Amino acid sequence: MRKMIPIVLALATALGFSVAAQSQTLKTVQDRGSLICGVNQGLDGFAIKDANGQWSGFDVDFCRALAAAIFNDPSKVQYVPLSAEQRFDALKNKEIDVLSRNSTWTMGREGDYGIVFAGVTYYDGQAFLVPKSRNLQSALELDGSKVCVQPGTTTEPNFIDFFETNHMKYETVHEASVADMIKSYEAGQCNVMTTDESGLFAIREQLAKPSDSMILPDVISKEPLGPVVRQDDMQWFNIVKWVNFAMINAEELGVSSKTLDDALKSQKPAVKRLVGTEGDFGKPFGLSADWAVRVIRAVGNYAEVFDRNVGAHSKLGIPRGLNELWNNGGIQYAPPIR
Ligand SMILES: N[C@@H](CCC(=O)N[C@@H](CS)C(=O)NCC(=O)O)C(=O)O
Repeated sequence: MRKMIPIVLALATALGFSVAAQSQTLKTVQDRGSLICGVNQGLDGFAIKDANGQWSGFDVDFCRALAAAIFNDPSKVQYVPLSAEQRFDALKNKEIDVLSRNSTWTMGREGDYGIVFAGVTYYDGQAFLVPKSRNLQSALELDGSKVCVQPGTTTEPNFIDFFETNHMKYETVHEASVADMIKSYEAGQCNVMTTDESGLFAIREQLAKPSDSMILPDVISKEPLGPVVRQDDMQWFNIVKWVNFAMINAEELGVSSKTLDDALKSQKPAVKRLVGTEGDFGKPFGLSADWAVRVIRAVGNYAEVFDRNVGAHSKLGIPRGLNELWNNGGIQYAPPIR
């Protein structure tokens, strides 16, 4: 038994060292002076690069929010555009610090790649886009369709489940990007496109004649989309997780980029904890006391980010739906800062 003690101690030290060594992502990002964020190759509303090389979108704003929390500067981000098939390997192989690319949280992905989803920024579900000329009312009438879909997505196994469960025949047309999917659809090589409903809103806007196509009302899956990190760094996981929660809590507390100055003077305890005039909740994660203020000043609260990029104030015009706050008919709910 006595002999065991040094062994146990040595083991504990070794484990202690490895845990410390693994909490490196924040330091790596700080030393580099920028965050490396994996994003979509090009999806309107979520991640798109303009002619001047500027990225924007819902997922891009999440990268900017993280950079704001860390550097107090949302521009300190290097964007790495990734296809559906590349994204999780890029994260696993440390080519990026975080993945913010309309990615669905599934058990298999966390198991296969040593990655972990840090929350849900957008509750989505899979749907179908068809030419209005097909005169369809429901996805149950899609028997015999030629289906355009991207490999490396949850979309493909989902639609196959749906067609097979409902005894419908299909032909799969694989396309590696949204741009290729649109080309194929417009050339008549497929007569239905399927992906997350948010993606279909974006795709429809990019068609030559958006009003000639419609999204069928059926939603056939759960697609909780969120940012992803590696499983080896709890501190980094917590930073990414709480940046998302801060934006949701800010909306719930009525704190926006426009009301920040008032919020900094507020006497409401929950507002004070959010903006750091009471407590120092960022400290254990290596963040400043005003980390959430930095985020809200840079990108706004959850509602501002949603509305600007994909919601009421954007060309996609997607209703909040499930992404309304929990106390307003939706399911967006953030644990409290306290
Ligand atoms: N949420 C699904 C689908 C994600 C996905 O890659 N969707 C496609 C269709 S909207 C996309 O973003 N394509 C953009 C591209 O061309 O890279 C998943 O995680 O597998």
